[in-house]
Amino acid sequence: MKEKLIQDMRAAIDELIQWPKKNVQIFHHNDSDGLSAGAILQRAFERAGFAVQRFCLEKPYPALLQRIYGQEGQIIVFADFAGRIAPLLSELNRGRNLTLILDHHVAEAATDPRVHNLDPDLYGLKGDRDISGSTTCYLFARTLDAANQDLATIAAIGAVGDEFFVDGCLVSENRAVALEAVGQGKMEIRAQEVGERYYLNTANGPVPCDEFAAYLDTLGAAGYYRHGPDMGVTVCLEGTSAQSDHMLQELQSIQQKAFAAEMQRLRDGGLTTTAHIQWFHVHNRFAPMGVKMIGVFCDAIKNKDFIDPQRYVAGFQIIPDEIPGFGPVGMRDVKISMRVSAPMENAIRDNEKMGLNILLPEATGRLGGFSDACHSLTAATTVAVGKEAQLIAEMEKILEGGIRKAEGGK
Ligand SMILES: [Mn+2]
Repeated sequence: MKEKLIQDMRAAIDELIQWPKKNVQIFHHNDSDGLSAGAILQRAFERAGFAVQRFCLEKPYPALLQRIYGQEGQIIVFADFAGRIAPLLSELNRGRNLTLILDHHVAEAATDPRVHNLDPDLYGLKGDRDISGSTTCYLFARTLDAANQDLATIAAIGAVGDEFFVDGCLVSENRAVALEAVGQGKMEIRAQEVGERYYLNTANGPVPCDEFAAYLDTLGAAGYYRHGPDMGVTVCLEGTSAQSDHMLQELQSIQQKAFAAEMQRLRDGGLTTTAHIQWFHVHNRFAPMGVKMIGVFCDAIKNKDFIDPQRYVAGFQIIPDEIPGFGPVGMRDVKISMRVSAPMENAIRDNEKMGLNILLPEATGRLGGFSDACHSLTAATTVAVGKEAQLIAEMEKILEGGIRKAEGGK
C-alpha cells in the first residue's frame, strides 16, 4: 500500500511541476509534528524552485477555507490536517487550484481530481501508529527530490512529538525515518527500560527528541500570535539559538502567569455551575497564546480542589479573528474545551456517564457550530461568540435526556 502512496505522490508531483504558477501556499498545524511538517515542505519546495508562503494554523477553520478557495490557479498544500475534509475542499475547489493534502489523521477520499489527498490513512497506514504528518511530508519531499533525504531528522522529531509509540518505540514509517537519520549520523537511538529514547546529535551534544518536540510545542502554541511558529520552523531547519531560547523562556513565563491568574479567578467564584457542568470563560485573557491553551488549562485544573469531581469541566476562549501572516478572515467564534476529573474518566470508560465525544458535538451541531477533535475524555469545538450559555444549556438537555432514557430502561 505504501508503493501506491508513493506512486500517487509522484503523479501529484508531475502535475505540480507542470502547473503554470511557481509559488505555493503551505498551511500547516502548530504542534511539533505540524511545525516539522511545515519546515520539511518549506525547504523541499524552495529547493524545487518554488516561492513559498507558509501559514501556520491551529485549525483549518471554515471561514479561512472559504477565503483560501476564493483564489484561482494556486498551489495549496495542507500539512498535518485536512485529510478528513478532503470532500469539503473538493467542493470548494471545483478544479480551480492544485491542492495537496499531506496529513496522517483519519481521512476521506477527495472528489475533485485537482485535490490530491495523500493522507497515508487512505493507503492502509495508521496515523496514530505508523506515520506522522512530518513523516508523510518527508516521504513527499524525498519523492520530489532525493536530495531531501537530509530532512529525515526533522521528520523523526515530529514523529516523536506526536507520541505514537508501540511498546515505547517508533514503528513502521516513523521508525524508518529515525533509522535513516541515525544512518546519516544525525541521531542516536538508546534503549531504555521500556522501549527507546531518541536523541539528536547537535553541536551542543545529544538532545532528546522529546525535549526538542516540547520546545517546538511551546513555541507553536503559547507563541502562536507572537511569531512562535516561524521560530519553530527556523529551529527545525537550523537548530536552537540564543534568540529561540529567549523566546521560549518568555512564553513559558507568559503561560505560567496567565494560568496562575486564571486559577485564582476560578477559586474566587469565577466558575458557573449547572446541573452537570462547571464552566468559565477566559475571553481574551490568554492572549497572545493560541486557543490550544484553553485545553491545556482545562487539563491543568481538572483534578484541582476547586473543581467538583462529579461535574464536566468546560472552558471558553475567544478565537481572535486573525491568522498570523494571512490577516482577518471574518471569524466571530469562541472555542470550548472540555475535560473531566479522574473519577469521571473512570465513569465514562465504564459507560456510566456520557462521553464528551457524544455530548459536545451533538450540542455544538444544534447551534450550527464546528466540531473537529472530540474524544471521550477530551473534546473541543467552536460556536459563534454569544452562544456560550446556550451551548451549556443544550448539553444539559442532552444529559437530562440521556439520564431519563437510562432510568426509563431500568
Ligand atoms: Mn500530527
